[in-house]
Amino acid sequence: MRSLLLFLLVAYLGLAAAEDGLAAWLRYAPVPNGKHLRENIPSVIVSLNATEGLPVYTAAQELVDGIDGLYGKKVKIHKGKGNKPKKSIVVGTVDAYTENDGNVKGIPELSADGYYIKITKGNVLILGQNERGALYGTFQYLERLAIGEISDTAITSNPDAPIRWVNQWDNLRDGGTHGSVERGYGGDSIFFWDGVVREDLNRAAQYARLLASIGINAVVVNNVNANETILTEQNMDGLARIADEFRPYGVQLGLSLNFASPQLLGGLDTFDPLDESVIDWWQGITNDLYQRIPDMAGYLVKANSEGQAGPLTYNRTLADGANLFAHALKPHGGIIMFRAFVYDHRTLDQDVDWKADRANAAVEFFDGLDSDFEDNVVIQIKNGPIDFQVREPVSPLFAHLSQTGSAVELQVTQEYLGQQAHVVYLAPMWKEVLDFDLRVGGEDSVVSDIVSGRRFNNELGGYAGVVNVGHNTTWLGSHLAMSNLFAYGKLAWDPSVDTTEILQTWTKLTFSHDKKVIDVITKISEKSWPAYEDYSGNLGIQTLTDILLGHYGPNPGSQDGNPWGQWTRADADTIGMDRTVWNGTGNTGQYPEEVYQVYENIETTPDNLLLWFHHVPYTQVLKSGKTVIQHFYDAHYRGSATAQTFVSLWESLKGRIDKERYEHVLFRLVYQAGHSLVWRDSVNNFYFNKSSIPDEAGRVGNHPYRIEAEDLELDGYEPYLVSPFEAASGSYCIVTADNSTEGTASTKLDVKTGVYNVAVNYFDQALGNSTWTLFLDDRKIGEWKGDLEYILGRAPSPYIDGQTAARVTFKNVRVKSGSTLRIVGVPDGKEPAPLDYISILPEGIID
Ligand code: GCW
Repeated sequence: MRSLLLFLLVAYLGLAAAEDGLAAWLRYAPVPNGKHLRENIPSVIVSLNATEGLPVYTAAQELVDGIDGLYGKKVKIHKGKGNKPKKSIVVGTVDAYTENDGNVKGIPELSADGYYIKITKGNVLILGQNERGALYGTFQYLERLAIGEISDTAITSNPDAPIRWVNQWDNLRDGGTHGSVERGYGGDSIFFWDGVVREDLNRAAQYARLLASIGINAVVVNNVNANETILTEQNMDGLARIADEFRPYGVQLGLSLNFASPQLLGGLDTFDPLDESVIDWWQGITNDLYQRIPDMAGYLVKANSEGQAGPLTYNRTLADGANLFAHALKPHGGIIMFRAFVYDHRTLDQDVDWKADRANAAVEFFDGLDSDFEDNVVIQIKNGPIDFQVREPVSPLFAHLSQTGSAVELQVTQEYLGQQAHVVYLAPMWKEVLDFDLRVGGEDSVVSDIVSGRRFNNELGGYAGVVNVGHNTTWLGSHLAMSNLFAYGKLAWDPSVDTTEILQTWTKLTFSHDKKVIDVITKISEKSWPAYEDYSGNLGIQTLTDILLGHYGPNPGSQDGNPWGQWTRADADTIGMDRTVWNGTGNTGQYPEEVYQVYENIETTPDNLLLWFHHVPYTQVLKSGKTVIQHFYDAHYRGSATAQTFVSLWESLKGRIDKERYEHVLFRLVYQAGHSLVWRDSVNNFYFNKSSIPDEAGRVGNHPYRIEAEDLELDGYEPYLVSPFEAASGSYCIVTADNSTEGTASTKLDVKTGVYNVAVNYFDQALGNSTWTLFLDDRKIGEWKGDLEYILGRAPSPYIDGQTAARVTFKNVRVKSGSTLRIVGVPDGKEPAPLDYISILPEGIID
């Protein structure tokens, strides 16, 4: 009986068997009540002029699988002309429909990739302007079915912009032999292995399917820090195989190029973009590629940036560089996406130059070039002037290009935003960027209208999302992070869509129609960006993460004095970048007049960008009435407290989500809750130490429930001064005296007898898998292993710092007054079982 009930419950909730994330939002899990509704769905599909391997063919297959999965209905594909069944789903291009004597009356004008869906009394018509559009319409129809929407309707949908690409930062090899992904947290490359294209490209096809379902039309498959060996004969053949996997889904292949390839691979003695031999070389390569991949999308080039070669080496302009590829691509109809992420980190020195500012670089480098680019060049601009920080103003470069198309580069992979080990729903942040009005020439100049081409009448423009999926079944390393990929595609198609609506559709498709599941995932996701901003860096100060190593975990001190130009200019009394024209780097002057006025003046600059544009004392009073420093303290307490609630919210879904994904997400949320406290304490201690201004609420540096590991009785363990100091509570942790002998740390507890949550903070370096065991008297409370480097996917680190700091909590532990607490740490490899502190927490207290 119980198993029958369970079966019914599982059937009701629409849970499929292996929920490892691979199917993402295309699970086609049974729709609640689907069996009763399926009568309304036709049982025959007519696909017009379908050719195997092309999108209309795929569309028909997708309909068969989708309707079977969602509604348990077997539909057939009707072959041949004539005797068209009455109730059917007709799918194809508008042209094919016309040729097949379809009634085109009332069918609206569609733009490239657009589609029209009409559902009347059980008849379904899905038409695309092209094959790709027909497939997009099909996915949209299936999405409606998947959320249980079967009513009659007519939908016309055209993409807002022609370019809706994703970028993968996949390496062919990385030092070792395999294909890693730069800033990728979901495993190895799905495309490359050991310097060449993988034999098994099944995942490439699955990726294309996911992307097509959200309207993405091209993938740049290799890292913008490009290796010239991508252009060997063998790899060009391999790329053609990837393109073959993409083609059924209407996804085109794009390629990142190393600007110096003519020299590095071609054996020329130059890569000067105006040199005839270089021009010929690129034309030859481009022809070779198009011979193999006639529908190749084009190129992506990162030039003169972070060590990458470029035209400036030869005193040529960036336009000369971009046009080199534009000319080679033009006969084939290809596009060159030329990155605006150009800056010279070697010339940035904050100590000697108050006016030095990396945020100025893009506008300066592209100054005066707007009319020089060929019409198949698109400038790909990161959303903000620096680099995907938790909050940045919109890049001023969007306001400087009117004759050249531009695309906004958004980062789906959470490089600075928690590396998928912290949940951060990014769509609301992107939405703010896309909705921002730059007021060029005093006129409406919303970013989404600039990149769509509408504002300046550009034919080309759009979106580039840095995604960096990997070989893990979760794609991005975290199930919840996939809402970002879904939302990226949806916004690139239509930036006016509401981000909560996107999220809730995604949740229904990915997890369940259960209202509680939708509510909880909505709550967590919507609070996630504000919470992360609160505990990782606020008031526009950037993400105070480690800037020199993994870009993960707190390290506010690394934000100054680095050569990368990501600075906060924090000293004992003041903080923030003065980017004003009157006294600073002049960056505000790169914005059009109305926006400039807002940012130039401290009174009109919004609090959340204050420290981006102004250098102020810690005692500066914000619009909220708080001082800057008190805002820091409060925000870090608030944000990390919010992160704690994600755990209990998620736990309320137990039994409502399949066990596999429930546990996977829970593990990460528990980790995030612990790591958010590391963030809170590191950042607060750092600025308390710097400013000497105490927290009005008396929390910072005051931890009554904590027992520092270095204060315990140690046997085989010894104190270790952590660097940076603020990464450890009290600046010290303990480590085992050598790498082979266990250490013990113990103390007699001075707490009232009662039930507590016992939290232990430790460091999990990527140097081994130490184990720790916690005892109360002789009772073992629990044990854990330092193996997060295999589980989390975030950048592994060998150091004892804010990146590796972690927390484990044992809940509801009965503790007797006078008991002896003992932790035994067993080192492993070179990891000396580091321990920071233990908190004995009464219910409701987090510290
Ligand atoms: O943010 C930086 C990243 C680099 C990246 C670079 C870029 C691919 O840390 O990993 O290089 O931006 O966008 O080119």
